[in-house]
Amino acid sequence: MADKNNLLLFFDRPTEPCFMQKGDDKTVFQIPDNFYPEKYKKVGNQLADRFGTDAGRMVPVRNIALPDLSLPQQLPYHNQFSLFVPKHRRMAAKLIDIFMGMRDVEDLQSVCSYCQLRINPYMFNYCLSVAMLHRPDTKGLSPPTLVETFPDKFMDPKVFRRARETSTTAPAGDRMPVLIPVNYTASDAEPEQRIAYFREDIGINLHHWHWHLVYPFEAADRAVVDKDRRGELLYYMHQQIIARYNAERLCNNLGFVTRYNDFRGPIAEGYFPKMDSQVASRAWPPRFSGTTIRDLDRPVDQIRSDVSEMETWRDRFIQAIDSGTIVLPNGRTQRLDEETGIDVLANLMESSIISRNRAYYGDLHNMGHVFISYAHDPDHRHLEQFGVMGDPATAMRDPIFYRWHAYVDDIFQRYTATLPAYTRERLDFPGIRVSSIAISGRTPNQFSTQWEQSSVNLARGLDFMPRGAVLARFTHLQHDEFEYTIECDNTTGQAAMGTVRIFLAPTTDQAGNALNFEEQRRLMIELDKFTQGLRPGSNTIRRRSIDSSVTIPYERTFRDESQRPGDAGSAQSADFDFCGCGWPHHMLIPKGTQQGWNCVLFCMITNWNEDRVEQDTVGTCNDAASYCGIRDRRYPDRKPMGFPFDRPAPSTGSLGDFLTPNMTVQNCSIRFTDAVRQRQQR
Ligand code: CUO
Repeated sequence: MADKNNLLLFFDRPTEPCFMQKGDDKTVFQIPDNFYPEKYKKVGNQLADRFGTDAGRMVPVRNIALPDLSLPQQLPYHNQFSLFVPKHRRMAAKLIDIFMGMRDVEDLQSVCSYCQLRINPYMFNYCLSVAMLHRPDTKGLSPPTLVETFPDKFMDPKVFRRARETSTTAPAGDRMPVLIPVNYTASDAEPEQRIAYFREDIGINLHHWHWHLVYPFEAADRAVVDKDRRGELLYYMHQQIIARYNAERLCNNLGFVTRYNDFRGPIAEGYFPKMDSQVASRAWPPRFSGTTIRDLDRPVDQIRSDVSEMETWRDRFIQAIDSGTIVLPNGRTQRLDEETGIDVLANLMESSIISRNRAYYGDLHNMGHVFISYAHDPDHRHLEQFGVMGDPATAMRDPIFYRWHAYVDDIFQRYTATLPAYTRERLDFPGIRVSSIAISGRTPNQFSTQWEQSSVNLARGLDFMPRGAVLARFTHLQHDEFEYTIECDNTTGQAAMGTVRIFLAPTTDQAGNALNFEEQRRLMIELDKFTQGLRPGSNTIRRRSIDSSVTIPYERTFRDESQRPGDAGSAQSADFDFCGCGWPHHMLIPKGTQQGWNCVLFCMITNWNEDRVEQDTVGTCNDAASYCGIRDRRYPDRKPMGFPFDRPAPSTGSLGDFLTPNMTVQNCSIRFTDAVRQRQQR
């Protein structure tokens, strides 16, 4: 029986053939003769000898009848791969289907060894990752983080030249880390550059890539796509990104992000990624400022779509929202109800294969990514590939990502605004009185942030280079850890269970005007949510920032698979498993300012008996459930995502007017220190 851990070797040095030595223990896959591609066939035996003689381990590969790979093989090996391009999506869906359909791990290993030599490496990596996350026999295995496999999607290519120098001139133990420059994509003349540390953060981009890996929108196996409240989670997770981005903008003296809603007008923001694709041997194309999206006609990608199509789809969404009903393929209509409406709408919008009417509502969100990412070469006359908006691993680097998603979010908000406002009865938890929330730290109610330098090991992604660790050092935002203290009275006379919900929001706009509730609620950033037992009488609840339900610890974002303890799936390695999905913990708190940036902390306790979802939550990776859900389980909170800020208040007042006795607020500030500290790597 093949060891499922062998599958992880396919993530090592993605463009190096698997008959070469893979991984630290120099594993060589012994592939059947007919698996060698044409160009190696004549020399197959020599190759096997050459890499086999000092191999640390030989893995025989079973000769199986190969499935029909003609569709996924249509994407050239040295090409970019986009999850948003419809043709690429179809090819990936087919490949996922093939990987999911393999009888056992041994057959999966066979087909992988065949594919690895023939299928576009980006697509291969994505499809194998999705399959590993969803096959019962590979649960517990998690692919290495993408920044290790494809570091080219995350950093300046100069880093690789230096890494090459370092790895050829110095033995593994003596290599100096390669420094990834900070703020290298534009000068201070570009105001948007002030928040490049957010857009280009490696952890944030990894989270986004991982989220889309956990929630694919196309696969032949419907169960891979059709997860509990997946549409609603798409809406909520991206809404939270926009809220966080807006807070970050305010901290840097920039106004709120403006929606990209005029498809005929120029996009003011330019973006020059300064990255190379190592697989496609091409620079990622830039977008000049003032670019307008144009009708697409790219036969190679089988894309032909006019900008007017986007407008048609948009109008149909507006119509659906204003009428409260959607049109079904049979011409009937379906009402959008309070409980599932947002989920239905978001599945139409994304759109995924569980869209109830793709023919009519089209593909608005995905095609927005596609139109923008091809704005520089809409008819392929310059033979250019897509820009960073075309790839979930890179999209968040570009300012237009936030303008596009602010627009998408606005359509969702138009819908949630039609829902009945929460009455005080629906908000209150009778008998539970929350009197205060406070932040511990050097100065009470003050968060502290600064820069931190950490390293990531690039060795796995540096194909055809000497082995051994090559560290790249990068600089990112970090906050001091803190603790919440919540004082709460339980006057019911009995023990109770509550769900504690903690949010943070700005208090003023860029001009210093106080925000009203309607403005503030859309800027609320979820910091944590947890279940808490409440004794009769007074309770003091303490909770550490590191336990946040939206984030995953630093070590998981940048995990090093070779450091994984125990066998995959074992209890020992449980901590390490599922997913790189989760907001990176180092980005939990906005940057703040050196003077101290004012914000408000909000805390609410709701009745857990009304929130609970009956299910066993055994299993791993439920610690970032707020943005990522729980694997193979239902979303662990019955309330609408973003509750209680997911809809307007009955009257527009201030946040203070909204509070019921089970809620409290605390004014806080975030103080940023412009200093760099070194992360102590474990
Ligand atoms: Cu995540 Cu548009 O859905 O990038």
